Amino acid sequence: MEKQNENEQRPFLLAADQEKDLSKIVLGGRDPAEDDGSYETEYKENEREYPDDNVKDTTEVGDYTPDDIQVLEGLEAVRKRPGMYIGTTSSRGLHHLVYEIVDNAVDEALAGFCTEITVTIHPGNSITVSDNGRGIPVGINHRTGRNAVDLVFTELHAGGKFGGGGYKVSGGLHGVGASVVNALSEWLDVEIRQGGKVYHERFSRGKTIVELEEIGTCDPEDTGTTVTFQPDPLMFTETLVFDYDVLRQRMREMAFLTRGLRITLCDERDDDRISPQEESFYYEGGIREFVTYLNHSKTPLYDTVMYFEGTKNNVYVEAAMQHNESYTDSEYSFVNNINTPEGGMHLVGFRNALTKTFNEYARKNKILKDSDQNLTGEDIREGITAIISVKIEDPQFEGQTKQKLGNAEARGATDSIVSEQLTYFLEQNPAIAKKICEKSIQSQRAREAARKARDLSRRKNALDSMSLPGKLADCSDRDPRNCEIFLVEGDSAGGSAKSARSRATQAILPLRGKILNVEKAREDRIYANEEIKAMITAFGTGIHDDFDITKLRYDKIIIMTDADVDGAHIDTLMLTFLYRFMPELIRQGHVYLAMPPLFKLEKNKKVWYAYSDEELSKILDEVGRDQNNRIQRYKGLGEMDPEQLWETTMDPARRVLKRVQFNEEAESEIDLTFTILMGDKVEPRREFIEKNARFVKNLDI
Ligand code: TSJ
Repeated sequence: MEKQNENEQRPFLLAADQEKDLSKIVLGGRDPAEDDGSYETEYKENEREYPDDNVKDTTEVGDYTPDDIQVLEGLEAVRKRPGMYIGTTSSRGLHHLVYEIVDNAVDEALAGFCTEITVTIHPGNSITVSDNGRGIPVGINHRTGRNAVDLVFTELHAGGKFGGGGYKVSGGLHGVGASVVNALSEWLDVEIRQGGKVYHERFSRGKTIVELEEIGTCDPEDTGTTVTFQPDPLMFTETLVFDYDVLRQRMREMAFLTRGLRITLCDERDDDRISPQEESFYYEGGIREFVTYLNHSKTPLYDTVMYFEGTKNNVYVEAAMQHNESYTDSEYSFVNNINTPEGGMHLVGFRNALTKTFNEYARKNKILKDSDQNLTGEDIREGITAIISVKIEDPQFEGQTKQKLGNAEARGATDSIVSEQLTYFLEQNPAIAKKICEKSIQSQRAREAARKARDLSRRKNALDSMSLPGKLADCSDRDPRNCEIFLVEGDSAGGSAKSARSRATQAILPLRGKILNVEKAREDRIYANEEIKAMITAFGTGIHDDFDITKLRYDKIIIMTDADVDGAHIDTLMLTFLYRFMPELIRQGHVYLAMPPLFKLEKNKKVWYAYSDEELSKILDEVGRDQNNRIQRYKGLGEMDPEQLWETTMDPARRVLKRVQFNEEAESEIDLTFTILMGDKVEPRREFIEKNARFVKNLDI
């Protein structure tokens, strides 16, 4: 059950785009060819083009309400403004169609009637989702006088709102139901097995084209729903190709979050790149196993994964946690199986419970003396891996990106369930309680030391205004939008870069040797590190909670290292630092990798540079392979003179840069990858590297 994507070269990255061509870099296993660029293609109301020319938009931009949408006939509204319903019609929106259908089947599992879901990607990129639940009711609905299947597929938001007391929880930010998928599908077939009979209905672009009818018989024991759909090329104009790895990530997450449910993902496509494959996700332990999985490459502080569960104020709460020996915390929160990267009330409740309970325990057992300060939440969460999953009837999503749970009742419920059960657990497991308290106290001390160091450096800063690091060769232009900084491996390459650069806009910061691995060091050591201090002051933004993007002194932060094993390692260290301390820099696209060439080819007084073996071979095809060719293989930046360095790697007009991006859909995977690559356990790292064969030549173990 590991990645199969062979395209990855540097697994610490998610997706990338370049100033020039070049293959993209990926992490979290996305196929770079299908990168959706979802940042650029997020739904923007006034930019939507309407593929259906007969559906003209007459509403003034920005002044319609959901009520107006109802005025439009049925699913036409969805086809007219798909972005309103699924956020974007990029690759991300395409994949969202699958989640939408799977959510319906997962609801059936949560209601207790379904144990297996199968998702199949067919050749041609149609999708089948099948479950072994009760089957969507085929009879006439008493209240509406209509057929329930039609309701589900042709009425907006009709999903699950009819009939008996099924526990309906799906419906987060884009929990819009099967009708939206139907509207955005060129065709959709639904087959229902119920009471020994098989029923079928077919739709096209939201309209019934074959009415619901009985088409055969089956074993009465065999019940369930099967939906097959073909996303509409008129709606998804960017890409129609499903990314196996994106789907498997989400299916695995769903399986973790729904204990005892088996989700099988099957890829039947058979082209050159993607071979047929099938994987099955089943976790008896649910989120407990999720925590074990996330901690797989770390060293746990104790063996048990704590698990808390209960219902209060109509909120069902589940939490699982285990500390590891690292210093970073990984908390993932979910509402109705939807990730909430910005947290919200459930996370606040969980953290409150932890802080309160551990302080009470430590006082009561004299681990903290009366004169000692309370442990902070951060201290207690040092090295924690936790999943918080709540299910709630009417989730309210807040925040800029609507990824934060707003329901206040979720805070109280999570707080009281976790507090109560954690108190009991600590009393029953004093050895574990002691270990966590001791780690927290160590963290408290380190934090105190770090604060002193920070205060000291702040005061120093206040004295000599900016106090930029001595090694920094800054640029003269004062408008950050024009400026870029090169972080250069080694003093000698740093020297070449300094003489090569364009002084007005390019700053150079040479970094000596390997920078500190922030995954393995505590805060106080991190702040004492010269390389890290230099970067923080040079960027100007501050870190963590103090981070302020408006203070960024350079538009581009360019990591420039040798194209070899050590260089790749330094890239990883640097990105780990940025990811942990100022992830917003990466998120907003300010971080780049410089791509020095691997080869120089000279022939008849002409010069070519090649950035890969393939490129060299292409150039040789063109110029001819004979003895006039002089090929030089660059082993490092140091082998280039300043002029060559400028021409090949630094000149904005000629260089190649890779932009570093996140795959936000797979947040927990990013964390895992950093941990695997930078953590202290060798086994998982070796495993990871073996699974990512292309990377082996790029990394030292
Ligand atoms: F999205 C969807 F609607 F197309 C869809 C629904 C897709 C898939 C793969 C499965 C389902 C689905 C719906 N599976 N199971 C159900 N269950 C019901 O719709 C259902 C069945 C019985 C009763 C009842 O009260 O007897 C209630 C419900 C909601």
